[in-house]
Amino acid sequence: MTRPASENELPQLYEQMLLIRAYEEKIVEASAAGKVPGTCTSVGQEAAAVGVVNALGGDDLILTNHRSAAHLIARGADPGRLLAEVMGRSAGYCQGKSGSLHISVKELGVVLTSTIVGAELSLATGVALAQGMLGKPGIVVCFFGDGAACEGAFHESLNLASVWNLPILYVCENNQWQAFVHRRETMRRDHVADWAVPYDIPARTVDGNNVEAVLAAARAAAAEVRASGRPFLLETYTYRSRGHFEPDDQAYVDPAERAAWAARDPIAACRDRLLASGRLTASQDAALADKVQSRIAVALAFAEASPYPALSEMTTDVYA
Ligand SMILES: Cc1ncc(C[n+]2csc(CCOP(=O)(O)OP(=O)(O)O)c2C)c(N)n1
Repeated sequence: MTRPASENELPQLYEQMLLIRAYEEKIVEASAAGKVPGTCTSVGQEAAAVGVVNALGGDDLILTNHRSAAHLIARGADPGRLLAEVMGRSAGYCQGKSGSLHISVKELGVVLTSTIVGAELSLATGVALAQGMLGKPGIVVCFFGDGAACEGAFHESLNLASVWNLPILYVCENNQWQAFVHRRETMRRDHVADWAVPYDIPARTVDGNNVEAVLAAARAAAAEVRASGRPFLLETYTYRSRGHFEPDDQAYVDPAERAAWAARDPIAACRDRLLASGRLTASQDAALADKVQSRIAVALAFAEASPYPALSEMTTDVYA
């Protein structure tokens, strides 16, 4: 059974997207002020993250990549503990030892963030194998980029997951860019979903800037994985609106391309739909904006007040 986004779900998805955007914009601002180290944001990709994560169940496990903040926040992570982690403070989810690029949150089922591009694919495939061997109920969801899909790890993982019937939802966030290289330079086709065909894996591409469309597609895909016990590849077609990392002036990007995608911003589009259908008023929207801004201000204050880990803990919880 799959359900489309219901009437009262959309405002909640919208608020999550606003919170993610506010969180990442705060990191950009704080990093420009020298308070926070620069990191990779997923500004412009909020609908892709929120739509998929909201389609999951509590037992499902997530493995993600270097643009993981949106996945974590949509899964319910506390922005204060996330910011503390990015700032290397002991109140962070990994006691400040992972930063943004390796964060995991066991209690939310977020197994890991991989900054080794493509590593999340082979590790997620292994986690799905373990889930089956241990008789665990949840499916595994793996977020990766179009750049990762150009690596051998993608093809090996899909092949093995198909041959071994592993319950895994691969989610390719095709955001058009692979660091400073456009995907046109590394792929003959526009869609990573096409690459699932030879592995006998069902696949679909969805408009990654439409949160309701992503939610519905992810619900259908997750239901198929649960019913079949087999992999599925969902491609969310979206855009990385900011640079590869912070700071990055994006001088290598055609301004017309940026403008075209800015006109399809997922949050603005969702807001327009909510306002047009009467599910949100302009004053409610302003109140929501204030709410998320004050949540992020509290989060930053919390993170800044947290101490760095003690020197004596330097090697605890660190495996490599
Ligand atoms: C194995 C490996 N090669 C190269 C890098 C450097 N690197 C970090 S992110 C990135 C681009 C990845 O592109 P994509 O998978 O499309 O993800 P996106 O950054 O677009 O979200 C590269 C090349 C790395 N971290 N790991």
